[in-house]
Amino acid sequence: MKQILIISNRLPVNVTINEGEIETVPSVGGLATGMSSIYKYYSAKWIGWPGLNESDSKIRTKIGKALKKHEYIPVFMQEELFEDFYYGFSNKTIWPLYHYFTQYVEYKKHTWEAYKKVNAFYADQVIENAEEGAYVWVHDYHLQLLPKMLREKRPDLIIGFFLHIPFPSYEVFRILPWRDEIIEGLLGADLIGFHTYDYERHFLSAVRRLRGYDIDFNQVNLDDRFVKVDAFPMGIDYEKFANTAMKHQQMAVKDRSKIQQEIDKHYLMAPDQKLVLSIDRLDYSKGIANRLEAFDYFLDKYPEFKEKVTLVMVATPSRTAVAQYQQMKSEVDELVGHINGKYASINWTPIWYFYRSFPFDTLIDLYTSCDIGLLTPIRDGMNLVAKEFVASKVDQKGVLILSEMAGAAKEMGEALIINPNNYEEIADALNEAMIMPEEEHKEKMSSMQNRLQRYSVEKWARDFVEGMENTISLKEKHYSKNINTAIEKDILSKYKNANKRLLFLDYDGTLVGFQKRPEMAKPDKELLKLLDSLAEDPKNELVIISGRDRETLEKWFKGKPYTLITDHGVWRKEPKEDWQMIETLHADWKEQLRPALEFYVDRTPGSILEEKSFSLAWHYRKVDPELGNMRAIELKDEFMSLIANHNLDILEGNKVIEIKNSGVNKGRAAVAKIGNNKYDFTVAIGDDWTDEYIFEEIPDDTITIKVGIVKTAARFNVESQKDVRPLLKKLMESGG
Ligand code: ADQ
Repeated sequence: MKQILIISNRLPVNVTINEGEIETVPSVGGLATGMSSIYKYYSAKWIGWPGLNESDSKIRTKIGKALKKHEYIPVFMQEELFEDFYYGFSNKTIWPLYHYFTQYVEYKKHTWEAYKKVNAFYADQVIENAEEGAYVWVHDYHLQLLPKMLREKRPDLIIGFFLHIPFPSYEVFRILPWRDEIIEGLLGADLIGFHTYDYERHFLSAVRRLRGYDIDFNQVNLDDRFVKVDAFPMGIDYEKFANTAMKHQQMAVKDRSKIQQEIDKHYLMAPDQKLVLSIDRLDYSKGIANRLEAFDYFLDKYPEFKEKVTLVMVATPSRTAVAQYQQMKSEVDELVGHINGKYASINWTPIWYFYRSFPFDTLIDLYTSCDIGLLTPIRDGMNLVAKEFVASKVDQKGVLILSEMAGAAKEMGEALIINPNNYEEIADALNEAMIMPEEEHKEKMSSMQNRLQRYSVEKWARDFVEGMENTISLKEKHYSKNINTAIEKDILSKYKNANKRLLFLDYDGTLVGFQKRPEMAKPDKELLKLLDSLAEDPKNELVIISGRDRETLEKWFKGKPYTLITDHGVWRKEPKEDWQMIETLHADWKEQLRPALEFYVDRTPGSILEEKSFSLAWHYRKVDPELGNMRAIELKDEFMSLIANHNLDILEGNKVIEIKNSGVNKGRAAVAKIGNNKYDFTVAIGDDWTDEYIFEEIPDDTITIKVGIVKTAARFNVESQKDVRPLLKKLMESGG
């Protein structure tokens, strides 16, 4: 069985020390249930904080031993460090920022340092426990640096990361001073999961804008590997909620819980009254105050419901050490007091407010007994309470009102979806829910239930792990052509044994890295020396084959003993000879198209127009990446119709779109260069889309090498531009 390590800030267990004896009781949260569904296929271990910061090393060891029987590995921290990491950076910086509460965000260097340190602690624990090639699934915002830390030390691991909270839009995320480190930290993973496609989109946009990496659908292409990004909406343990709800409804009255008996009594006295339920952690992101204000507004707007409706509001104490949470508690207390004071009668209290945690069975009683679920978060990654409420409605009687700002709203379109800041809308939704015919309840509930039953938390967990598995086969596919030691040895030996060799080398992105402006990519001394020594070998013919114009290459390689092919194959110059035009072309079309391209330059800051003898190239490397990609699509679209019937082509290169005569390409030029000559070793190396023409058209026995791990017609890949020169050097040296 393959090993999987689950890493989260908190272990799913409660540890208590009773007169030196350690007691461990696993807590059965959603995540733990999800994980248990993959235990069948993997040998699993869970690494996390055990809920206490024991400083006595003997007791720590004892706790470790007690947890071992559940395959849990505790991470202990010093109290102060934990404060800065958990209450500090995690909950005073990341949590408010990712939930768009920018006014609450603290930027403290020492809490950031603690965050890094704790992530490194976790990394140590994982490395100590992970077998070769193990799967590691990291959870949530506390551990965003962990993937990169693991990747650096253990590239053999398959790393997944799932974020349980929203990923904010780029405009909000960019505020963070440590944004680059966080993005790079996350990109250490092979797979990154979010609850919704929106969060995925936000993340990809931040990656593109902040780090400039290329993104291909939902794949981030790094220099030497790629990262998959996807949406995995987390579900719940549907059967558990539905079955317990069913059991409770069939229970004899005397066996029912105290709270259920109270509610039963209440319904007996006021049979036409409806209960509205809200359950959340007491957190500013959950929109508790606006819910209360909206409830107040509802009673004002629809006075006919006075004495007919009660809001049952459960708020679980949370992060009570953080100032904003304490303030919020007072605000909520006050609002509840105010509303109850304003409307209450002898027989009616508008709000029943519980500030505490409840056991699972009590939650079920609340879910089944209340008629309307009212969940109004200002921002919420998913909101599982909404799903639990629906799953528990076994009689399909009940209405859910849900904020559009919760991830769950994306899947629960049948709910009454509201904007949590719009009291009018909430009041109207409450009215609608109060008078909705039961037929409609059933209809809405049953479609939501079907979906929740299918995409349960078990399925979610299996899907994510499957996603991690898939990255392996994808990697294998990509890397199968990668030049490893054996392939390299074979190429070198073929080179050594050949007497007449031909080398086609693309320039930009192959021999030199990309620069912000094309004219800055001049050959350096090291490169010239390398090319000279290759060309000096009498058995070699060296060809630089490029999309660049002949003036530039002429200037850079004047008098050199190599062949130059420029403008994608329009011109060729043999050593010591004059330039020859290999294709007869016309260029009068340039006059007509230039103004349209100049218009794109004007509207797209950072883009430039390069004019070559027989083509026009619009470069957008320096443009804001999203704008650049969007304009490139627009441009292609527009020019597609402009060039029709003109015998022209649109060539898409690396951050450049070029319009040129059709039929001209590097492939034709390479074939023309070979002509009737017999070479016993031909190699072609290139990184660009335009080099694919060479790979496709050149004779099959050519050693074609694509720079970058992407799909290609070439026979082999090297990971990046950095690998090209060392390979050429080895060729040169093996030539004798
Ligand atoms: P939370 O912010 O904690 O989770 P939520 O998804 O609603 O929010 O989960 C709360 C859980 O706690 C539910 O399973 C609920 O049953 C339980 N619970 C709430 N009040 C309780 C009480 N008084 N007593 C006992 N149990 C109670 C974060 C993100 C969410 C995301 C989840 C999962 O903020 O957006 O949905 O992670 O990814």
